[in-house]
Amino acid sequence: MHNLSENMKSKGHISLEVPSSYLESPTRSINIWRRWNKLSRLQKSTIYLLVTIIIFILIFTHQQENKTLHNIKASNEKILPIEPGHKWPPQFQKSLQDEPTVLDEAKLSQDNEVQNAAEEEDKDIDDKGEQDFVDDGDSNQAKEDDFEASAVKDIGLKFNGAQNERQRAVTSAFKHAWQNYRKYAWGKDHLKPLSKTFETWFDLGLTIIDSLDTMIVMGLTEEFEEARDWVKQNLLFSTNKDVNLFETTIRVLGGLLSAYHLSDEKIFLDKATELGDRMMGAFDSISGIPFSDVNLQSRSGHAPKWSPDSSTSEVTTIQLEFRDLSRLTGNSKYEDAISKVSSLVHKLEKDTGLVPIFINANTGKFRSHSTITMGARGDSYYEYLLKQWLQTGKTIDYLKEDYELAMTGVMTKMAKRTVPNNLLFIGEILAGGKEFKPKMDELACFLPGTMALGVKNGMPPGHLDFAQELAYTCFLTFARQPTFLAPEISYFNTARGSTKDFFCKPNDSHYLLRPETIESLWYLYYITGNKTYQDWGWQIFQGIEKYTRVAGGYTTISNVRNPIDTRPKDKMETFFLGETLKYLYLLFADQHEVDLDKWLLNTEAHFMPIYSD
Ligand code: DMJ
Repeated sequence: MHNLSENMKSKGHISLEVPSSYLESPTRSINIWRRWNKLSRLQKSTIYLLVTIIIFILIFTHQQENKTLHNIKASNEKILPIEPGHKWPPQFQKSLQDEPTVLDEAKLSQDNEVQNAAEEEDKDIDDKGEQDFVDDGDSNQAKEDDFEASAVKDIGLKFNGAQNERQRAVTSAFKHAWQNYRKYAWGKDHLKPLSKTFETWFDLGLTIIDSLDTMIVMGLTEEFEEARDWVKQNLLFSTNKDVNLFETTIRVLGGLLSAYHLSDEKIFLDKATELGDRMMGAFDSISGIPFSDVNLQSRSGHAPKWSPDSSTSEVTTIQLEFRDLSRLTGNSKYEDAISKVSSLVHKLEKDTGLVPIFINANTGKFRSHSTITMGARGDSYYEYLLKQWLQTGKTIDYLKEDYELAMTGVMTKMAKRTVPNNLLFIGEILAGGKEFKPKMDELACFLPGTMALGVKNGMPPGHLDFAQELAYTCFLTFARQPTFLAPEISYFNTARGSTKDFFCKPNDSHYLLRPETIESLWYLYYITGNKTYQDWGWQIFQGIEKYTRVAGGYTTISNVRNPIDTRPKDKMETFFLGETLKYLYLLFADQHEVDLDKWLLNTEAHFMPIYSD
């Protein structure tokens, strides 16, 4: 046996070497005790200290591993079984059991190929006589500088033009879309990029208006000025046409107001005011809940042809825009009308803050037993609770309270986990709460972004963990398709023994160039600083480039499940330019150009200022 004090003397430190005879002895517990008593006070203290440090490290590691679980549990005791040792944030792991993806190892060289091809195609268009859109690096720089000086207010928004390769690639995509729209559908609502013609919906030049502020963000001066001139000379609201109140508000009213804020050009406010006035007839119902449709010429509102009811998300997703109009014009009538709607909906009975998706304009009541969802017709009700609270300087308490309660409802009643990989998803509640459907729309993927914005503004930190997990699932709905594009609807497996976390049905496997997942990636990147979100966005962008880009623009596709049979639908949605490309561009920023303490983005990604009350 070694003598410890000798050992200390000879080596200058304490040895805790254990002799083999000691381990073999039957009386080793007595020996341990004897040896312990023989130790000096210094030796004992050192051993105490070492043991304490080891225990502390073990406790700390354990706490870190379970942080996510604890945070989520704080607001969601009932349902979120998380595997022990669950790590956050996740990287995109190939080890998850599922089909391989085509783009999960995208390399920069491939990215460059896509970008070069994009630039080539843009050049083709220019060569075919589109002289005023020639992409000449130097002159463009000059244009961007001019623009910065003349059109952008430096009040928490400062757009410097593309700063890196990724932002340049997105700008190039925008220009490709825009040039083709300009060439084949100018002044019309939608471009049909395959047949190289157009489609009319409300006949309001929707693509132009939805794109105005994106051009400001990207520093595309000439394009913006031409669009502004079109608004000045050609945008008329007097045609005898029924429009959807919600869609016209978020895209046209929101687009015009945002363009006004960013450019200071009065024409946008004048047009917004005229449009606001023409839409006011939609609120002439017995209850004050607006009808879904309004005729811009007669100014009268009515229910849609297919239903007696309005959609809940639609009547509650017009408030940011109408309030902004009141604040800008000094006329309170717009804000009075939409505040009344919010207040009426606030007073209706709800299950843990969750709302059914239909509401009647005359009775002012929800259609009982209608679906509760974070997808179509439910989604932006929740988004606008938070954003209205922020828009009014956090002064309207019931908006905050309703939002918080609703998020508790989401986390306790709508969130579940998949088998085999324990992914978080949000399903739907049917039949007045009796049924749960494990179905999530791509539309529901706005929620992680909204929850992250909430946490930035004081909502419970557990919401951020929840948001990050959900965003990961949303990302996987893209990443696990061979096109790297998400289907419109995914179904999730929760049964023991399932081998796939989710799947999509043939009729739901279309991708409409939607922005929601990318929008959430931007908020999460903005709020956490985690660049993984940028990389995920870049991978999605490669899918968009590869499978939706055609010579005549970008097209929605019918089938994300087969790269050689995507079945293009021949339509370029306006939100592709208004939201999807804008969020991608913002996501790839090296430094954020939007101050989220001063600005909100409406549900169509148009800028609205935050007021102090
Ligand atoms: C957009 O018009 C808006 O984001 C809306 O809130 C939901 N649907 C589309 C985009 O998918």
